[in-house]
Amino acid sequence: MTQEIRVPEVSDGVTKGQVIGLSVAVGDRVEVDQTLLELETDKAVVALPSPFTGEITEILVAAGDEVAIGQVVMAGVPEGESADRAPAAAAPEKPEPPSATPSARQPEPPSEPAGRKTAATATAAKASAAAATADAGQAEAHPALPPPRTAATAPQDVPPASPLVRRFARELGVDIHAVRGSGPGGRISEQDVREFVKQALAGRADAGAVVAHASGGAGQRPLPDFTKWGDIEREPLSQVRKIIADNMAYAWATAPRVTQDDKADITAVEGFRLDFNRKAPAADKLTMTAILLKITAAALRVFPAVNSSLDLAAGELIRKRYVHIGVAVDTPAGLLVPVIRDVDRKGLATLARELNATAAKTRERRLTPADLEGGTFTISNLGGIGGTHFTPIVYAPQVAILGVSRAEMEPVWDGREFQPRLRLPLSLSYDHRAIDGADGARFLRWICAALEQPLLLMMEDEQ
Ligand code: CAO
Repeated sequence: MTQEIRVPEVSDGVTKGQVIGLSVAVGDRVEVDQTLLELETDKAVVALPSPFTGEITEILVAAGDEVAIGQVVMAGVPEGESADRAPAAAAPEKPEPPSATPSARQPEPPSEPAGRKTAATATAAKASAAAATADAGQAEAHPALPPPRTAATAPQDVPPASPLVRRFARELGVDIHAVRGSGPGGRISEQDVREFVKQALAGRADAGAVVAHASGGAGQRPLPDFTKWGDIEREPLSQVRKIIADNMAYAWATAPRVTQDDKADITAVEGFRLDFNRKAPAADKLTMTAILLKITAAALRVFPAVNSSLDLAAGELIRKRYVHIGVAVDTPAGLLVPVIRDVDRKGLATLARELNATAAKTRERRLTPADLEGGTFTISNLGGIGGTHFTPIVYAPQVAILGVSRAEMEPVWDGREFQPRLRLPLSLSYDHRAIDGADGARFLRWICAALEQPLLLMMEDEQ
């Protein structure tokens, strides 16, 4: 029996994503859990696994399409079963307007048997998608289905515009919700978006709605025509880059930030690290970041205000009783911050192994959205690359982040003579609304002291 393949729930709050690549073609034989396509969501790239072993008989989306959670993206026939319908394209049923039959496209409850998802459902859904695209004047466009009406994409949240028009608006940095459509039922056309931009630039519309998305809501002035001064090339921003821009602009605009610098003498710790690594297999390699994870987690238990979030609406500081630390990882796609959980409860060897595995997983883009969630503090180590100092941006709604620069041998005066010591520059940025300067300095000094005298870690009582 033909089975529809839908985009599964990937994480809380994620309602849609963009198809970045198909891994199979119609007619391919697939194994259960084999990746069928890759989807870039607000939080990560996720692979859509095959729910069965069998054959793919239909593909309803193409690279670049935006798809919603629960949307049917493929169909196939599990091994040992036979197809129960003609291909959807060959059997169009009378299309219904997208708004008239939302239930036809809604994800079915998980309790329903797979067999209930009939060919007719897929065909009707596909036909109504064709109607939607034809309505927008794109009958030749790929047959992607419109998003299902989930709670997060309720009718009032979905602007009456085709995916192409929405993408066009996004590329111009226009908030589509601010555009008034001139078509039937207020449908927004590309021309409406152009008109909106013209008016915004002429000061007649809400210019703040232009570039609101691309700049994290902070607004951006119109750009000059750079071609006046030479050749340029334009490259579309990846989803990861847009999210980074959004998060950074939000944090920069909302958290009054202070950065406090200090240096730790890590000569002894580095000696231990090198000794350990001589015997350790590559997967267990102990790095400075792993050591910092361990020490920072202990510091966060001693200074719980640094392991908190501000809830200004409620007038409260939320202290977290768990210590989950995000580690900034440099990847070809951009900065990603996977979270290592319960760092305060793990030994150094476990943390080293977990960090190495997580960094590899991040660079190979095998993270799930859940891997990026729930961090209470962040460490950003640029020391492997270089630098003497930097001012990291707090990763809101966290209230602090530790920036690590490159450890260098320095001459240190011991009262009688200069000694060569390995010193690690540390920069703590914090949200000054939540943390006072003196507490920030104490927290950072505590970390430096523990790096210099790791036995200090054993002096604190378990909280
Ligand atoms: N000072 C001197 N050397 C350092 C160092 C430091 N602060 N940090 C790492 N190194 C060295 C390591 O010792 C290692 O050398 P060996 O191979 O001789 O042991 C080398 O640099 C490479 O380390 P690594 O990167 O493999 O391992 P790590 O655990 O220290 O770091 C990770 C892991 C994921 C943090 C790092 O690879 C990374 O991606 N850093 C970039 C983070 C980033 O982009 N931050 C900016 C965010 S914006 O605020």
